[in-house]
Amino acid sequence: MARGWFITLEGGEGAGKSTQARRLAGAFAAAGLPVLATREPGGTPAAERVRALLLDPALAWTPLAETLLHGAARAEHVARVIRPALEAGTHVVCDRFADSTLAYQGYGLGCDLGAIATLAGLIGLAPDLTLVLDLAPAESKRRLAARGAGADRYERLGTAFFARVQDGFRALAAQAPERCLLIPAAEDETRVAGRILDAVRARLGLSL
Ligand code: T5A
Repeated sequence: MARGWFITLEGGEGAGKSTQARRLAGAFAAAGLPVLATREPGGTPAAERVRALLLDPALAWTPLAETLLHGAARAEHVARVIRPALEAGTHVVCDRFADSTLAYQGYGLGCDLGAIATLAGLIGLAPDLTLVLDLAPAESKRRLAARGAGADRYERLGTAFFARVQDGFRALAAQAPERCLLIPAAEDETRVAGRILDAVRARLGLSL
């Protein structure tokens, strides 16, 4: 049985990752291909509990502790959900993965990038394709305000932090062009979805 493809969606707050993850998983299902849509932090009952701790605005974490919590949640998610699905031939679409730790805890909070890469190596799974939705922090802020939900711990961080995160995602995409594709996310939702489908067809050879 062929292993499934592992596709991740990355980018700053409100860039449209959840929207596009849903659409992409829908395209797989419509083509009759087995697909699992999941997210980080989270994706297992224990990792969803870690997510609640990470997003709680009433808590404060040191950058290192925060990095390790993301790593703990990811180790669970990979071992219990993502890797078994891929090995069973199911394609996995994941809303955020290890690049988020490099961008947020590394570029954003100043954690050592080499140490974060070592943690990713311990977890030991890399995506086949990463779609990085690129959106200016000011537009992210506008979208989140329009959505109107209360801000979680990350959404309360300031514009300078989100500018570093955006620069981080751009740098990561430039460092791994064979895996990553930067997608302008300010475009209309359907156009962004079209670019994503084109990338999946061209890079993974799938007929969606
Ligand atoms: N985090 C996560 C780390 O710091 N390190 C890590 O290692 C990991 C894995 C997760 C937080 O954890 C941090 C990063 C995050 O802050 P979250 O709530 O899952 O928290 O945060 P996000 O992933 O940013 O989720 P959001 O829902 O806020 O953003 P999305 O998923 O990018 O955006 P989406 O699809 O929900 O859309 C947001 C709004 O914009 C509209 C949608 O309808 C929605 O209202 N929209 C568009 N509007 C105009 N044009 C388009 N093209 C649009 N696409 C969507």
